[in-house]
Amino acid sequence: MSAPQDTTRAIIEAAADPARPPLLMGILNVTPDSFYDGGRYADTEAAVARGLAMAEAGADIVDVGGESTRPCSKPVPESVEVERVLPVVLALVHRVPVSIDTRHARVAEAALDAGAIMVNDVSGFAADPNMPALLGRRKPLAVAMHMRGTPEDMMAHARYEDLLGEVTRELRARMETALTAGLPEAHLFLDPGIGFAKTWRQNLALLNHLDVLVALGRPLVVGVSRKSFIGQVLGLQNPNDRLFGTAGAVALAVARGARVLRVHDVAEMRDVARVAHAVATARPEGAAP
Ligand code: HH2
Repeated sequence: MSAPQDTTRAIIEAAADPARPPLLMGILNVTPDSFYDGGRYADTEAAVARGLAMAEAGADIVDVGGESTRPCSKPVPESVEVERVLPVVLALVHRVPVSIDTRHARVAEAALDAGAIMVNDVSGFAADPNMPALLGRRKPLAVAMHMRGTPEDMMAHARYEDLLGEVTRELRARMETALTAGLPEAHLFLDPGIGFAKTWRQNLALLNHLDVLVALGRPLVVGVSRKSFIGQVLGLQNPNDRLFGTAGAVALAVARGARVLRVHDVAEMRDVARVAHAVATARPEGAAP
């Protein structure tokens, strides 16, 4: 793999260019309790094998997490999170670009020291007061996701008078926090936080109006993979049954401007995303570009 700064630059360039197909971020939860892959990759060896398989399947980034953030989940001590993710990050960084999915600056810093190039924070850098300063100091790629409250209580905060306006304003505030702390703007990615402090209908509406967030001027990461809003639409309780529903949501997200898709099923969603992107960028012959 190329040097970390070259990889970082290549990801920035690819994500910023809407003419290029979107990037795929493979989900790797080294947890016993994640809503879909919990327990499958809880030991280091299985997790590393899964990360390499996702790289082989075309993942541009592998997002390693050591704490489930599904609704009502309880926080995990930072030391446990570090123990879970660090050996996996160390084993993967020379083979595939690695993102660390954490709300905790200490965990993020340990992963960056180990060679991760991106910090993916579902709290939008709000859960840990040390996170913005870390981003300013180390200047990794960083994803600010929209959420309210904590995973434990977020569903009580799913009340909006103006969903698009409020999510936009709150994400802009996250963006300003990171930039004020010294993160270069080119390193910042935004994420609507599908499934976080939103009802299933709010998730659908947000996906359908992603263009409002695209207007914030930063590449959008979107995570719909096997989430419960898909189950609500289809009447499917079991995340195992939500692959085709995920494909529908991924295709739509790409058409609405998502630049990074966070998914469990990399090979399948890579094809879905590429075809959706080819359709969404096709122009009739003879028309002005
Ligand atoms: N969703 C989850 C976790 N991290 N990060 C970003 N940027 N966007 C997302 O939509 C997102 C995320 C939740 O999904 P998952 O990791 O599959 O499950 P769990 O939280 O149960 O580990």
